Formats: sequence, structure tokens, C-alpha cells
Amino acid sequence: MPRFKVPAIPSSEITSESAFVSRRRFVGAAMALPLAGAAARALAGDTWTGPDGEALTPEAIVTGYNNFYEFGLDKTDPAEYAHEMTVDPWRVEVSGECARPGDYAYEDVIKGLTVEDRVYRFRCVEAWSMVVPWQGISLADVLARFEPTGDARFVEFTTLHRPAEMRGQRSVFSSIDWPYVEGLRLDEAMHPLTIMAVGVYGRDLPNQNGAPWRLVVPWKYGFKSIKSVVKIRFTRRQPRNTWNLTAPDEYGFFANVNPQVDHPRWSQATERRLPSTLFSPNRRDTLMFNGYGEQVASLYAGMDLRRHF
Ligand SMILES: Nc1nc2c(c(=O)[nH]1)N[C@H]1C(S)=C(S)[C@@H](COP(=O)(O)O)O[C@H]1N2
Ligand SMILES: [Mo]
Repeated sequence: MPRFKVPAIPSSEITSESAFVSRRRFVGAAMALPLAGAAARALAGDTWTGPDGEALTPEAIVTGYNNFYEFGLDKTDPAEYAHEMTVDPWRVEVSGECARPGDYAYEDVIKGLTVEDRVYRFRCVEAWSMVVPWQGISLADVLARFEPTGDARFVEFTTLHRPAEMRGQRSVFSSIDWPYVEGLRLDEAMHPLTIMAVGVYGRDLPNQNGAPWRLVVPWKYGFKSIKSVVKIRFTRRQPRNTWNLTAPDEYGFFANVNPQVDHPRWSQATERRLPSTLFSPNRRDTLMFNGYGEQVASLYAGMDLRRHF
């Protein structure tokens, strides 16, 4: 397969990995720890640390309990049906306010960019959360390649639309107007915490998690993290986003994790950290900006986050 492969784990024979994996390991948001070389980069799950030492969510849950409505409404549908999506070849169409629009091969878009380990808290608006070890590329690095103009204030992303391979796009039960779209303000998109994930748990991203690449914005609710992206468009005006179009009273454009602003159907004050069971719910307080406030609060200075939910 020509597309970028995240080295499988465990592997003792990775010699070229420093070409792909930065010698930085992010523990949560801010701390960058030096790696003691490729040999020491044991990718076993128990060597990753979540923010504040939180335990990682087991890989089987990260790749088995998903939202990807293109494959169905149940959390287990993506793992069951996403293999029906062809992810190679993959193309990315870039348009709008930039100097280098075009229809690119995915390999060319990511070529030469650094893949880093990013262990992030991930919180769904449905009030469950995980701690996930992604392998990702800084979105700022990707976007810079296309040279956004001074008129670019937002960036819009679009998911693959291919009903023949995505049974949820054929379903009469779906209330979503396909394709799935999402957007960020350009400063949010360029923030160093924002990544395009290409791997998880040291492997290529499984289809159910948004292969070959998907957005991850750790201070926003999960639905902002659009999967299987085929279009990037730089815009002057705020783009549409699927969940806002589907239920505008429930989902806004910004979707910053905020324990003080409840969703009409769910409190956002607490969350169930997976694994969570009836007898061991693993419930914890939700943190402002999902715990990344120190890094991102300034992006929203002066904004009323009750109105801009
Ligand atoms: N294209 C697309 N992207 C999507 C979704 C979707 O249905 N379609 N669901 C979103 C929601 S609601 C969540 S919580 C996350 C889930 O990501 P995960 O399955 O990797 O945990 O993906 C987001 N990205
Ligand atoms: Mo979600």
C-alpha cells in the first residue's frame, strides 16, 4: 500500500521510524518528553501515559465503540461495517481561499510531515470520554502547504460520500444530509493541539476511526472530529457543520467542551470515562475545554460561550 503506514506494534525492526515519528512524546497537552531513541520507543500501550497520568482507554474500546453514522447508528456498527470502505487510493480536494488549490493524492498531502504521538482526552457530547493515544500530523503543517490567503478565516472539511460502500448513507433512517461536513476557525485549525490523526495505538487508523485520516481537536466535543476527510476548503465565512444542520438547538458551531453549558438532553457537568459499567461507572467531572484551557482559552477571550456553544 502506498499510503503512509504507522509501524505496527510491537516491532523491534523499525529503523526508519524516526523519519516518521517525532522524537517528542506528548503527555497530555503541554509537556514534551524526549524519547530515548527508537529502541526505547516501546509502543506497548502501557508505556503511553494519558494527561495527568490517566489510564488509556483500552484499544478494543477505542476501535470498537464508535460514532461514524455513515456506517449505522449503533456504536458497534462502524467496527462491523467500515471495512466496506475503500481507503486506498484516497484523494484530497483542496479549494477556496488559498494559493495552491488542487486535487491531490493523499500521499502527496502528508508526504514528509512529522507524525507525533499525542495522547489526548476525547469527550463525546453524549457524556462518555476516553483517553486515546493517537499518531497524528499537526493540522497547521498540512494547511500551510496550501498557502491560505489573508481572506481565509475558516476551514471546512468534508467526509467521503460513497453510498455504495457506506451503508448509513443508503439508510432511510438517517436524518443526516450527506456528506458529513465540519469546520473550524482558522486559528483553531492552526492551534498546535489540533491534529489530523493517521494512526491510533501505533497502527494505521482503522476504518471505523476515520481512515486514512481524521481531525482531532481535543478541547471540543467528539463530533467536531470529522473522519475520512476528502475535502479541505478555506472560506471567508463560517462553514456549515453537520450536527448544527441536523439539530441546531442542540449542537453549535464551536462545540467547546464546557461543563457549564448543558446539552438539552444531557448534562455536560460529568462524564463516564470508558470503560464504564453499571457497577463501576467511572464517572468524573468534566473539565473546562476538556482540560486544555491553559492552551486554548485565549482563543475565546470575550466570547459568550453560552451563546457560542
Ligand atoms: N464522518 C463522520 N465523522 C465523525 C462522526 C460521523 O458520524 N461521521 N461522528 C463524530 C462523533 S459524534 C464522534 S464522538 C467521533 C467518534 O470518534 P471515534 O469513533 O474515533 O471515537 O467522531 C466524529 N466524527
Ligand atoms: Mo459524539
